[in-house]
Amino acid sequence: MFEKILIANRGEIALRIQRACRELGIKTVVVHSQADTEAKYVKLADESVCIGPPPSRESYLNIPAIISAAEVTDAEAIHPGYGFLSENADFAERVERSGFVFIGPKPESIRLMGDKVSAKDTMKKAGVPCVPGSDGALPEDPKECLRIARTVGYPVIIKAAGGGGGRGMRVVHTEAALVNAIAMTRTEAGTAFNNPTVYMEKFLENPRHIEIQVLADEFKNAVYLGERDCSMQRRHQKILEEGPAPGIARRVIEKIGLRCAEACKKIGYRGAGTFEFLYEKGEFYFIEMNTLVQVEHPVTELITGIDIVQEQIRVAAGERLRFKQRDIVISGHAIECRINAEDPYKFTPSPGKITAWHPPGGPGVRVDSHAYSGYSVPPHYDSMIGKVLTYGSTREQAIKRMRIALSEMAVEGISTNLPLHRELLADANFVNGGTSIHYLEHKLSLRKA
Ligand code: MV4
Repeated sequence: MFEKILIANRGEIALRIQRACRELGIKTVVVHSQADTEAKYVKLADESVCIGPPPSRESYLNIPAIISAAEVTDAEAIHPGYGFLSENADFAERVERSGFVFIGPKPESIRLMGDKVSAKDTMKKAGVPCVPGSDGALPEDPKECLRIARTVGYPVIIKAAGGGGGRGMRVVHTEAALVNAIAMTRTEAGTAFNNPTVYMEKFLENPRHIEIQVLADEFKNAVYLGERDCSMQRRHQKILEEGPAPGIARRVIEKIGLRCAEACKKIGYRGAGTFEFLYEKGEFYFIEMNTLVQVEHPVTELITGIDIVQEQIRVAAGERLRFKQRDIVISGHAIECRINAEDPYKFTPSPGKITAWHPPGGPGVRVDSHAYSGYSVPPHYDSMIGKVLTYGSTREQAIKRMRIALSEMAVEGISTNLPLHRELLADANFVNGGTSIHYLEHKLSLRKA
């Protein structure tokens, strides 16, 4: 096992990784920007290194500064957390070339999944069901594109191979609009991702967003850890996640989960990963794979009892997975509410000093946050300041516990989205379960009116 790990991230996930390291008996180095010097989780680490000024580009995205910090502190491995450099194959490669272990998949896997055309092609060949569409990249010839769209059937969606997470997409409803839409998506993709490659899919009008968590070691052992329903989102930002996904039969999940685990074995995947699916009318359609530990990983930890961050570290250190698929038991239900420092009605960021911080507690409550009374939320980064999770033996119990947790919680000095979460937990459609990716935006449009 490693003796010392460098954490190349900030906020709640930097603290989460520290906790995993501590339980494994590993020393921690946290790198931070000038904006995070005074944060308690920085002081809590065994060592800390300031790597630059507040803007991410000059600190959390500064590859040479992070690698130098690992060198001067004698760290053996680097954990990228989520966001920032976590899905940057060049970073993973430079970490390994400098003699450190990257706690994540091999650079080739990150690269393969980063290109959404090669990701889809790989998964299709591995038996994972995908959204019907162009087989691979769209050709240059407009006539050929028109022919493909006719076969797929309108509406279609044009997506950039270099995109993902909602960037670089365009929905096309009619044949008349197709050729121009492809040209525009290509141009934007060339500028934004330095890759003009685009592909086409049938546009699913009202799907749910269901994702499968996987874990794999470098000896081609892989398991799936059930699913999460991440449909409750606004502008591609998830707000509330839960698992298991309400109303989906276990045998359907099992079938798709096994396909995901098999695909991991086939491509030699290592580490934690997430297969993103759209789910509509009882069918799963793969769209993307995320090669990192996600914000919502604690939902899966609560229903499986597995510490995903510790397992990530173990497999990165070359250990074998300690469980087989039959050892994985999903039990109970978990819900996660992301707490953001933002206006609950206008969604504008609300950085500043937290003057009072009262987190909830009690049976079945987990709070992952680096915040405290007196902490200043810097204006330079993501507005998420923590996550409140509840667990129950049933979804009903998890909902009840979340309502209580949200009623106990108080944050003063800044605005948060707590009022939005309280509204959602009282929403009859949420309580019923199984709302689509469009539900929250629809609900918010009614709230304004
Ligand atoms: C789609 C889709 C409908 N049909 N693909 C957006 C994020 C990216 N991961 C894929 N996205 C979508 N792809 C087809 N063929 C609708 C979306 C989509 C979406 C997906 C997941 C979660 C939220 C979303 C919000 C808007 C659109």
